[in-house]
Amino acid sequence: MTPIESPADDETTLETATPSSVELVKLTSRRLRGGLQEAVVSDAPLFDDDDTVLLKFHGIYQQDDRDKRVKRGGPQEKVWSMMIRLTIPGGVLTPDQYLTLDALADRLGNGTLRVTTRQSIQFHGVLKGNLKPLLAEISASLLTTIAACGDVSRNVMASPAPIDDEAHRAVQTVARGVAEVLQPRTRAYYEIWLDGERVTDSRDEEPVYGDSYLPRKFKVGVALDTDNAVDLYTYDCGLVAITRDGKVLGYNLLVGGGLGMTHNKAHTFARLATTIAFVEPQHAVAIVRAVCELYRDEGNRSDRKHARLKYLVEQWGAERFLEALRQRVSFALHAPSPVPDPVQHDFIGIHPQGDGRFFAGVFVQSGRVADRDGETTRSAFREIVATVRPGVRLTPMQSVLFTDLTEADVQTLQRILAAHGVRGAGELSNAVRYSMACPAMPTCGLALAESERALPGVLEQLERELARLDVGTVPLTVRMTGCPNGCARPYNADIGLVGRRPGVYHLFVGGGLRGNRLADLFAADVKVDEIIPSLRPLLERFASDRNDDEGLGDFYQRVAGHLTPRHLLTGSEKPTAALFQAATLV
Ligand code: SRM
Ligand code: SF4
Repeated sequence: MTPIESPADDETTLETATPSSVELVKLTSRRLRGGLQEAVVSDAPLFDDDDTVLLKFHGIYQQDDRDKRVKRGGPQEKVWSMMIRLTIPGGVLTPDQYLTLDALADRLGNGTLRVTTRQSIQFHGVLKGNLKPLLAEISASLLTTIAACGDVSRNVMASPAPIDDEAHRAVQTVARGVAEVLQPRTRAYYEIWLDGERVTDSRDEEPVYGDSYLPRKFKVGVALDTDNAVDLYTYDCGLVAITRDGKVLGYNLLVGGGLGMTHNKAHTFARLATTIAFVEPQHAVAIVRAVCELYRDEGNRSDRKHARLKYLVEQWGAERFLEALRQRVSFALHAPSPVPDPVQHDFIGIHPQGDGRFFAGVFVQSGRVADRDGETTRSAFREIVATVRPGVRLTPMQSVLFTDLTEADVQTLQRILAAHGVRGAGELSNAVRYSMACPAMPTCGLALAESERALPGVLEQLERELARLDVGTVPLTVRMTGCPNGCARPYNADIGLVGRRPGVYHLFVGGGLRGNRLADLFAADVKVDEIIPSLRPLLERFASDRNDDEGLGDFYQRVAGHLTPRHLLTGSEKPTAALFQAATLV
């Protein structure tokens, strides 16, 4: 090799590179046990570094409350607690399960439930000593937290719409099938949290994961060709049910999506998944397993910032990836079925299920099911579930569906929501309705700026601006995160706000409600008070020049998109806001 040749893309280099320290922790953990059994019952207020790595595989994060950090001359003093995340394939809960989680939030958490962007629930503020009782009660309600975090397949998502046809039932069934096949088999979870018998023999095999689990997290979603509620293009692996008359003909396979990136590190970037094949319905679960195992064997285990499947797909290209996949399966991988990209439904409001019953989608701001002055959402949901006993489904937009309702149930539900000040579809502006924010401060250790607590203020200003310009009825996705990891999926929204430092955000524009486009960096390092003024020239042009049915992201792409490079998330590019002040744009 000459001195100017870069070895960066040579996979033999990856194979011989030193594994990251996390690899050693996994490898020597005896299938995710480490020192957890002893640490859980010890008086120590905290878990040590290696055990915090393993805790994640059990669905637990050690966090400190960043509002309570104190510096009195010496090292910073911190107040520690735990975040616990469940795995809920397809986001489906029974009424009893919901009521159990609701009760646990008061008894062992911080009094809130948080619906996540991946159809799950998180508890925050759980004390170390309360972990075992919490996990025991979760388990007793036939739920689990295993594999909610860590280097494994995460919660498997599926369209939450409870529509009574074969296709909608099929995507939920496939999601459960994938979750079952990719769930870790280690008995460690039962031993540590549920006082199960200690295992020393081969009953503890990990057929999919082996000793080292995956190089990094692996995310799967299942959509329909009529409904991309799961925001499919952002995942490592996705399936789109190709349907005809409510029946599933097969699934398109997507690989290599992922949003997380690091500011100013050009080798990290957001990427949307590539559609590479079509499989028959009976092979849907097997193909996801094959993708996962290919990732297990070929993913980068030395640089955790470059370890997601998207980097392998980007490095290999779709053709080579597909060929490698073909080597691993005994069934045919056909050319993808050409279908238009489906939109992301939020399902807010009342909808027929197709079986004579209804479901009601209720918006939850940033997924935080809490009681606040004037809007007691948590009490409302508890009363609805206890009174009507509906099915409960969590949506990928952090909201909740109550299912299997009769007409009388719908009226009861609406009465309860109104009594608790919970906004219905008619009371939500579009800016609010499609918005999402990650938790960020005070619980997230990676937050650079506020998100969940800052978004309502920004949305209020945006609502006013859109109403003034008479475009308030246009659907619009606004998503905010406290750092570039992208937990509320800002990079494919109409407007994405990404924390840089306290009170300062990068502003992205150009995604949209189909989720099939990455946004461009529109304005860099914008102070929170300057967000709306920065957007104003674009919004004004949008109001005066938009085509019918054109969303903000679509308009932006038509007017400015062709002027900018497509891959604009690395920090070295020029923001595009100035283009909207230039008179030259048509
Ligand atoms: Fe996330 C890390 C919260 C969806 C990309 N994410 C974190 C942690 C655990 C912070 C940490 O590592 O210390 C956050 C916990 C904060 C807290 O206090 O609760 C956190 N992520 C969330 C949730 C709760 C946000 C929400 O508002 O709902 C979502 C939980 C989903 C779930 O139920 O499993 C959540 N995270 C996402 C998504 C969106 C998605 O998957 O649809 C992404 C972008 C997609 C992707 O994976 O690329 C995302 N989270 C990340 C990353 C960047 C990963 C990467 O490979 O680049 C991190 C950092 C990391 O893993 O090192 C991260
Ligand atoms: Fe934390 Fe960043 Fe994820 Fe927000 S986007 S929850 S700040 S890791």
